[in-house]
Amino acid sequence: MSGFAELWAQIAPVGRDAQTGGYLRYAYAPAEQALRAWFLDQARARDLLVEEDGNGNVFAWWGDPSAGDAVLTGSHLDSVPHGGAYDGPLGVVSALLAVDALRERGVRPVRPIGIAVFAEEEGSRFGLACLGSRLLAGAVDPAAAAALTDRDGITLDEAMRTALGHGPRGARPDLLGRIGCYVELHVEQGRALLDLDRAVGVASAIWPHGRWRLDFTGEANHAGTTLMADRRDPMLTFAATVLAANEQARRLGAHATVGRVQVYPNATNAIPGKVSAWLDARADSTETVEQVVAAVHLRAQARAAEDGTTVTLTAESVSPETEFHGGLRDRLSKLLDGAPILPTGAGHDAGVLSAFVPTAMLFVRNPTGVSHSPAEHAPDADCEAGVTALATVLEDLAC
Ligand code: HGY
Ligand code: MN
Ligand code: MN
Ligand code: MN
Repeated sequence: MSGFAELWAQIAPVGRDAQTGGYLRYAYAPAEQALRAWFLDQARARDLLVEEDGNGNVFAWWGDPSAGDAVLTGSHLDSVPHGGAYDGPLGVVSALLAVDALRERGVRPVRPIGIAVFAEEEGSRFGLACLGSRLLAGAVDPAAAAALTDRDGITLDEAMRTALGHGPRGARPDLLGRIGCYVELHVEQGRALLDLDRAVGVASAIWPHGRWRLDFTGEANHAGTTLMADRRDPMLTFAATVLAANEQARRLGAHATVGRVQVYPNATNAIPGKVSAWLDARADSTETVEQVVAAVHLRAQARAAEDGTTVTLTAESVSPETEFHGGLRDRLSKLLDGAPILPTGAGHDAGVLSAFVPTAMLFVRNPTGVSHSPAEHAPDADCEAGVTALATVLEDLAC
């Protein structure tokens, strides 16, 4: 079987934008589906039993999953627009190679081992992060999800029918019930491991976080003929709100980002009638997240009164804190020579599954500390160390 570099080289070009070097792997779209097909080929080449859960998530089983109490690993293949190569795929490729390593050692697990590929983890296409794992877990209503639209107005239902021949089928308690625990390997989206001089770490928690949509409404008008005093320009209210998000996050020790904005009609010579923006807020406590969002909303409303505009705030997805199971977390750290235990501000499917099964995460060092960018990187040696660590963990849990 191939080593890390060979397997990685097979997927590196898939969905990569020549201009930016970033990845455009959107759920149920051609590049991500090509990667998913590659994974299914790899799984079948290993005689793993493959199944799809009706929501676009795929599972590859070593052993009979109906035996239950499976040790599941895996991650996602989709990316943010122009995202990095490792966020998601590293967990999937490492899982395949960890199975190879166990087989080469002649390990015969007593519990089934599964590899999961979850759909739409980033929420880049349909706006809801961890959509696949939330559908599997019954945390999202499939009918509501089916109606979610992408930026071209294509619904999730249409996208899934085109790619898979069916729309989202929703909760699969039967499949979830077969999982005894879940361990996700992921590239670190920060530089803690670099500073700690360790290749692999173990997650302690995922910060509470969420996405809020802000709609600023004013009055569209002519850029050249409308007096400044007569304007009701939502761009001004939007701009003040973005600055307030930055200021409040710094004040409260949180992270707040506005990375996506839509302007209507989005013309150089037209005062906008409407500006929609998405606030991503995260912090080490739910209270702090709520304080940031409330403070930003208050500021937006005050500025709207000055600008003669209106603002609405809609929570799109809110994730509570994930405290990874202490026993499993400490067991993995000990198993991996005292691997450092660290929190993350990034959301993961592991956060969704942790509400149902004992869950843990392994992080692999990323010397750039950068993620959700083409600059994201993990050296092959560290990726190999991640595979070795994952194999050690799977053997410990499944044998
Ligand atoms: O946005 C996140 O935290 C994750 O990368 N989906
Ligand atoms: Mn990500
Ligand atoms: Mn990810
Ligand atoms: Mn004109």
